[in-house]
Amino acid sequence: MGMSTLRIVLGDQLSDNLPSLQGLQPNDTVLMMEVKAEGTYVPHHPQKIVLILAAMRQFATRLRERGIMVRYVKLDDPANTQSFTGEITRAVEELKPAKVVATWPGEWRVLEDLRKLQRESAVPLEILEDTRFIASRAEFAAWAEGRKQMRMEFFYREQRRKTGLLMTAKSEPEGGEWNYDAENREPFKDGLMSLPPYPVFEETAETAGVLREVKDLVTQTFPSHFGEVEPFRWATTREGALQVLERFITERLPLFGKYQDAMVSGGDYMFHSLVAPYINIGLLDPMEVCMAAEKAYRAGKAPLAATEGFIRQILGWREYVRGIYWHLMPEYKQRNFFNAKRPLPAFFWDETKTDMRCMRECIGTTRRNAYAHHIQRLMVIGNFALLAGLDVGEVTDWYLMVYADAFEWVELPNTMGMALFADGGMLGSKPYAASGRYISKMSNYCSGCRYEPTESVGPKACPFSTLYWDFMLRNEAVLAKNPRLGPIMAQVRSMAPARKVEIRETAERVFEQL
Ligand code: FAD
Ligand code: DLZ
Ligand code: SF4
Repeated sequence: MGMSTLRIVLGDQLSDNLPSLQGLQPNDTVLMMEVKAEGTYVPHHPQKIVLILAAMRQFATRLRERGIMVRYVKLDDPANTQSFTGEITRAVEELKPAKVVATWPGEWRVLEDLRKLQRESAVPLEILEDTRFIASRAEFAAWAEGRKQMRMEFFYREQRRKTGLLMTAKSEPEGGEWNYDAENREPFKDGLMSLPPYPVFEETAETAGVLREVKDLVTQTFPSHFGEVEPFRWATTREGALQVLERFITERLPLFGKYQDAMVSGGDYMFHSLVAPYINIGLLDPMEVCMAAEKAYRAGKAPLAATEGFIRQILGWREYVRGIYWHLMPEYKQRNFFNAKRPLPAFFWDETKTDMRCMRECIGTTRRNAYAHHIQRLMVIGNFALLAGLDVGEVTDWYLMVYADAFEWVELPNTMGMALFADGGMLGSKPYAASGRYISKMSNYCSGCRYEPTESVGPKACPFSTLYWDFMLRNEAVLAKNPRLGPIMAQVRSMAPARKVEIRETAERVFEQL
């Protein structure tokens, strides 16, 4: 093919503005590959695999409709070597392009594979910067340079200034404050009646057909993975994703801030947007999502606190954790500040095996929906993993496999940094450790639980409350150095020796039952 270029599009790169799709020439070929290795490097939730494969197939169809040549390798193609490197090598051998162009991937592991090909392949392979983020890796590195602490809040303010999102004509933050969290985050205990409906979207005949085929394929190919394909309720095209976004903006955004940290039994989605998978695989653009929220605020349809809180999650947290990941990998993944090594309990795979109602609810929604909202991931499941000292590698693998929106660049800093404090405090100044009292305040889970959130010893002791104090005792030496834990550590120091023994013994019983 002489001067042609082979252009790679991975499963989380389904955007028209993808760098490797720019400057397409008529004899270029786009390579898209369904490969088993990507479904099994951790055994992903079937809904996540279905989402990605169905979205890939429809994205390829859109490219072909524009007259673009696409080499699309299906999972059950007999010639499929079942790995990215195998398929890129095979395509190079068969198509003989002058060069290969890829876009910076979302995981270190894949970057390593691409670099290996770059060294070994006969044709040049170019890896282009992924421009679908609001902040580039270089921008983050420059910001982080020479800083003792990389606090999200300061990074976020720079991004607000840069983009002009929620800024006044005088370059001041809208309303005078940068952050309105003080007005957000109320508990929600009014029951299910006032929760908004699931944001449905129109399913086309094309999507229905693709989904039917892909669901069967995934069920057959990955039969033993945690979670079920149904009920599959994710959009798999840009049009569907835009409808989900639209419905969030009109139906949920106004109460998003208020109930951002609230948890209700059976409230699997609350007032959350559900757009993370779509932004992460490229169907939605992060800036377009932020602008849709800002527009609603400017039209008087959403309060400032909710809008700012939502935009901060994307413009702030999402961009910031990506910066952290690429700035600190691959060393980042090796960290284990508390030396946590306890194996993952069986109930992480089957929630009916625990009596802790909060864990049942949060792992249950994860299994059914490949989704849990932030505070369930952080303050219930993650908090438990932190308090119980669960193995950092096992926990991070679990998070990477169970959520439809999970890719390592975003999953790892959230799990290792935010939830487990395994990085010793890059993201937060203290561990997000909390007892059953916090869960009892923010949810109605405890009312239906056989444990009592206020008890840390005795027959009704709540495992969260027992393990909270045991965690403080176990890690007293390192935690005593953290100024933000001063009051708690003072309580630990003044605790009667008999009480300490009682907590330790209760904790041992909790561990035995895991
Ligand atoms: P909403 O609550 O509606 O938030 C809006 C958007 O903000 C999200 O769609 C997402 O794009 C962004 N966002 C919010 N919080 C974060 C955050 N902490 N980091 C990055 N982006 C954020 N998010 C992922 O996208 N993939 C993951 O693999 C992932 N793993 C997580 C693991 C743990 C232990 C924790 C505590 C959080 C994790 N998050 C992850 C962040 C967050 O929980 C999800 O983005 C969110 O729950 C997705 O649901 P939503 O789209 O309804 O979000
Ligand atoms: C997660 C995933 C899965 C399950 N399958 C595929 C696939 O068959 N083909 C593909 O291109 N991408 C897949 N992905 C997404 C990739 O794992 C993702 O692109 C890399 O992890 C880099 O972020
Ligand atoms: Fe969870 Fe403890 Fe409340 Fe039970 S009592 S739901 S274990 S926090």
